[in-house]
Amino acid sequence: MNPIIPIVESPAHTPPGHPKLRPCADVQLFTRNPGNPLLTRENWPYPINSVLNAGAVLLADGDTLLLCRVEERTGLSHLCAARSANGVDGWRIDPQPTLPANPREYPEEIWGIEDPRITYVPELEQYAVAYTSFARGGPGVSLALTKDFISFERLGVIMQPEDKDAALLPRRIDGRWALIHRPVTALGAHMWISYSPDLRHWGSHKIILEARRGGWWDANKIGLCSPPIETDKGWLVIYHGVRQTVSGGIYRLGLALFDLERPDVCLQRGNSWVFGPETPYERCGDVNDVVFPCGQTIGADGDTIYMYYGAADSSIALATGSVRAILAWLDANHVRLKDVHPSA
Ligand code: BMA
Repeated sequence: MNPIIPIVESPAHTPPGHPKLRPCADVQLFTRNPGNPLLTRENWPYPINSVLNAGAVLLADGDTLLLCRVEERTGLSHLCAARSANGVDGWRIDPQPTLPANPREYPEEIWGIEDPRITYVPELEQYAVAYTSFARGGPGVSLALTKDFISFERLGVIMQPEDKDAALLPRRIDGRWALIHRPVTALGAHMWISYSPDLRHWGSHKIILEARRGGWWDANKIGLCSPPIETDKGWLVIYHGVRQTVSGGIYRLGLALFDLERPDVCLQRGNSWVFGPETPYERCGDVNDVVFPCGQTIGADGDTIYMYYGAADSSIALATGSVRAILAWLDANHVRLKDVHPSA
């Protein structure tokens, strides 16, 4: 579900084990689960290469469902569901692919499907899964609807290549559906928003957050991680930033806040990254130095965020934090947009 999270300013609201409000740049906003990595290829009921980048949702029965990207031993990926009562252990993994690529009917999936983001849409009483479909033209964005993560209605490609890192907002904005995504254009690899009357035809495209330049941690490219979190201060967005180095890219996470009724308007953007590859399972894998969330759930207290992330493109890990503490940090550490958007 996608609860609107009320921001309670009482320090007593900080859940045990989470950082107290200390709005300074070096505050530890996310705590890694001691059981990390939670899911690896050794857990899988059939032979695979790796499991990574999972969409996440709390089901009506209280289970956490992860829709995991599973890379087969061909190099191509499909999606597979894993369910757990506490979102940490006891995972029940579907015995076969839950959503395999279907290149016969959807040729845009000929090289597999990747990186799902799940949004529960109350108006449709369905989950919308935005995922990367990969084919000769490059990665594009496809959309599917499901009620149960057993059968899926595919809507096909909604953003042509090259585009990825997409999630649907859970409700219409001024009567239109809104999708955040990351096309690569002559302008660079920035985050955009687009609108649609019917989930099939998309327009009114607009850049909402730009990759910075030069020495910044989020120079080169950025993209949405998990679907935005609706809070009473705005849409809280965790995004990944990539800085290219001579030994490859480093994927780290940053924060931004967007206006609730104008999600194209960025209210705040954090200066420094808030989470990056540090542990051996994040630093070393099929692709080194990658943390890559595609989903989160919010705890029963309405504040604890369970952020599920792909680690080094090899496993799935969990870090928890407090939405209230994250918003307080962002408020104390944001940059003025005109400093980072030369055109603003
Ligand atoms: C991105 C996506 C992710 C991947 C990341 C790091 O472009 O392809 O699936 O985790 O690169 O390799």
